[in-house]
Amino acid sequence: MKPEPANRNSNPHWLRTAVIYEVYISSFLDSNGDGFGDLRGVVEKLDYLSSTLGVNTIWLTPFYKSAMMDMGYDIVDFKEVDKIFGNMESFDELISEAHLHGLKVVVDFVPNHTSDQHPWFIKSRSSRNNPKHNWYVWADAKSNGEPPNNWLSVFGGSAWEWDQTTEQYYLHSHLVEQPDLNWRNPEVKNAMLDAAKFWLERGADGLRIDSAERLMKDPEFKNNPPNPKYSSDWNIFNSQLHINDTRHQDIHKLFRELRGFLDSFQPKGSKIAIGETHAADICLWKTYYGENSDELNFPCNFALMRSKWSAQEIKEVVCLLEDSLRDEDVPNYTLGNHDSSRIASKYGFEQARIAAMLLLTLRGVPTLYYGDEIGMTDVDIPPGQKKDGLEKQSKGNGRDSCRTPMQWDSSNNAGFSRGKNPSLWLPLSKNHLKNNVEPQLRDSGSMLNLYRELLRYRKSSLLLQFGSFKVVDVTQDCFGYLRIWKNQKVLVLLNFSHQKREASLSEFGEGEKIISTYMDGVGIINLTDLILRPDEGVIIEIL
Ligand code: TEU
Repeated sequence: MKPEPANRNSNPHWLRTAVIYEVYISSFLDSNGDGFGDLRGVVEKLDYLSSTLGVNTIWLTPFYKSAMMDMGYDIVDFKEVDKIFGNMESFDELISEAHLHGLKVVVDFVPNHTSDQHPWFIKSRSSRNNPKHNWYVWADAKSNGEPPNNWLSVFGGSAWEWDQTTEQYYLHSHLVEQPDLNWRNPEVKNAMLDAAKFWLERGADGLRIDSAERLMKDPEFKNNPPNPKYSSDWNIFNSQLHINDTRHQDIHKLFRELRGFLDSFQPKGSKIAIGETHAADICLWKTYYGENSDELNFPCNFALMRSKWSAQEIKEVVCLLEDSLRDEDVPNYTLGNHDSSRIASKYGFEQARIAAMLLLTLRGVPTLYYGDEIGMTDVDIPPGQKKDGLEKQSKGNGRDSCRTPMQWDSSNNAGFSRGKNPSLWLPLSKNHLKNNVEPQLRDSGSMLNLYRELLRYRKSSLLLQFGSFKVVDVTQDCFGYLRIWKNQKVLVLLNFSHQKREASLSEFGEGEKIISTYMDGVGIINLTDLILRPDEGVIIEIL
């Protein structure tokens, strides 16, 4: 497919005003009682997402036919729905119902690798002469039999696995069971764009591109150099600078082609690409927008997640991003996803409220993770019940704890499963009877009602959606910023400490407190004698 150059500023309005909610399908709602969440379950909760909570975009984790070693990220057929999640009819129903609810749907696109059970790989490894051999990344052993270079798997150990039949190594950036596709082979690129086209034509509004930076590796397989900053208490994966096994400069040409491919859908610019990118260096990271805004609509920004939870550090991260981006770049922030510890477990319940206010008042697109809106916590999974394949390759690093079933109500199985006595794919949190959606809806001060209020306010405010950002000095442990739109100003103050903080912001005179994370005490206040209660965040409209 011949790519068309994308226009500057071609981000659709829906993306610039999006609040994305990650639906981890396996744990959202089990509609058929097999203990596993499914697409029909998501359909049943569209009212919750669009009306009760008030988000406008959902990101669906992979629902394609999979060997389930990496919970759907190891695909066996890119154009088939896995039975465990439903069927094509349930996908079509989900798309049309979501659109009726005013929700955009972003699907996970996993282009870097397949399952080792994928027919392409079975052919690829059958012989060096098979036409599919070069669809994956293969290399000969060194003369001493060792792997061709020092590349490491994100999930532990060498990224190369010896294959007896072909007497070559294949590359797997993740699990041994997830061989990397060879994107330098045009046939692979065409086949993968064809897979993406399949779902986009069925109505998906965009792609979340998994492991996006890994698609282009050094064609000569050069070693990665050592990381001079490495300290032995870090994960061994970080002992190298990942400049040859990932984000080879050719990635930009590929991203431009992908964007051109998306722009071939009508109306032009309506289908979008979000890249899962982990480059920590912001100067490098921001290049993925494209010099001419013609690469990713946005690269995921995990800087808040990587940062220490303190007012000073979060302020630095946000200011660095604000200073680095051009007007046309869509900023984005995230604090939780299916690969990392839950917000309430990392920062505590009180600070999780600060996290909510931060995410929903910064400029750009926030991504929320299911269950964080009720303060779900990490769950200790007993050894026999662990499901994440990563656990097998790298003991103790499995990610099941943050993937447990959604806690909807106090009924059987927390309302997650319709089955009478199903064995749930992962156990529920012990706190599910007390902590779930139903009582939180009744409690005006709950975390859920805070999220709802923040989302309602954001939706009603052009200022929050489009206004500029300016940092404000407050006092120790507090991060403050103004959002400005025409002649309106809104001040956000976040107390990152468990102690009361006092500040004098006399330059602002009077303001109207619109939301407090305590969900009380709104009204006119004098900013000269400002008191922030422990762990309190406030939104104040400057009068
Ligand atoms: O993740 C990319 C990735 O390799 C890391 O986020 C990694 O999962 C994490 O650092 C380990 O704790 C994406 C998906 O989000 C993840 O769930 C998949 O396992 C991975 O790709 C492979 O498809």
